[in-house]
Amino acid sequence: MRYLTAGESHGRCLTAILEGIPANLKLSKEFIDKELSRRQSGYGRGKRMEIEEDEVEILSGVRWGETLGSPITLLIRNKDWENWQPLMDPLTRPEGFKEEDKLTKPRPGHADLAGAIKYSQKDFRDVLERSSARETAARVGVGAVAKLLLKEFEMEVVSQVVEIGGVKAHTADLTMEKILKARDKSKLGCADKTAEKLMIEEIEKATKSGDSLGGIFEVIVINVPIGLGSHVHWDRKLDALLAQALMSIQAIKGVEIGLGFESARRPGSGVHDEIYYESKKGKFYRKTNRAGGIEGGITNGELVVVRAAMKPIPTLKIPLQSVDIVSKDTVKAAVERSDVCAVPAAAVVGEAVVAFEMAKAMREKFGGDSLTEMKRNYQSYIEYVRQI
Ligand code: EPS
Repeated sequence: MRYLTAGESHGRCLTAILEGIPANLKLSKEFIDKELSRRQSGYGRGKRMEIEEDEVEILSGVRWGETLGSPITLLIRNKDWENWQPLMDPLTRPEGFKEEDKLTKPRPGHADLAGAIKYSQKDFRDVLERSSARETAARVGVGAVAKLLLKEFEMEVVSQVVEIGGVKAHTADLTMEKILKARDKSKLGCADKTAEKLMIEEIEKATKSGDSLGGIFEVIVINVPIGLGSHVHWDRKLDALLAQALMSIQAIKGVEIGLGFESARRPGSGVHDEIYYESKKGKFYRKTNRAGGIEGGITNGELVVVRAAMKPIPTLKIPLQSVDIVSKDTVKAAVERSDVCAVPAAAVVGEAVVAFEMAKAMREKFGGDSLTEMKRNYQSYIEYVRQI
């Protein structure tokens, strides 16, 4: 299973081609659109989200609402393209476009400078249009299809925002049901109401002072079978694949699986999850889940729990010091329209990339050209695990 995305932030559209989904999976446009709209929400987003109303068009790989096993093409139009058409035209430089109109003041923290030097560009727009987090809309589309496949196996991928601007949420004593209920009512995807209030205050402060804020989100996968991923080779370890997927989201600077960095500070007895056996259900289980559901690169049947840290968005209304790439003068960095805080959106993107990796791991383990064949293989494995 693999996918590609294409498209610039202010180009005509974003596209994704997803290959490896089995035939006969029911695809719901409503579900994909709902996921796209979840990504657009969250307190702290900028004006762009008032322009866009992301909606998927399914161009291939699906007939009468069911997948064919062939590559699936998803298209999301950029409404803002109308306003950017001459500047972002694929073929013709707009008349009257002058050298001074080029973006030459790189934003610290963005791909602007390194990208322009690497690709021999003198206009940062040639870099930022693709490095922009607008691209994540396409990944959320792909993730939504992956989620629909996982649902067939009663697996679910959810998330919660656990920290913004240094304010931590406390949800350890809540059940998953309560977390999701509270999260859905929250403007920040955060299940701790008290923390949410303080986070909003921090976002308001940052907005006023022309700054931006980062944070941490957690992605949880529910009802994971034992045995996804593998210990036998470095590039088959599921924790490594999840870390790469999360790290590839724009502005992510850190990933933790389970206890993560905290496990380096504790003795072994405070880190490893003791093993128990429930004879009635024929099931091995743990009373703790500090491993985040993965041991030796393989799922152990507990919830998969991963966290990602997002840095503050690099576009600051009161810009940082920079150097003009043409004149080499000391300048203030360029100011583009942007978000003050996009952690709630990143959490939705996190769900999507995790859903893709989990679906890929399921495809690798259970194969099958059709959903029926994949389910047959899954059932026979589950039966085998029960009988151990
Ligand atoms: C985004 C669209 C972008 C930004 C943001 C995310 O739209 P525009 O640049 O037109 O305002 O709001 O991207 C960035 C933070 C960035 O640095 O590029 C989106 O669809 O999520």
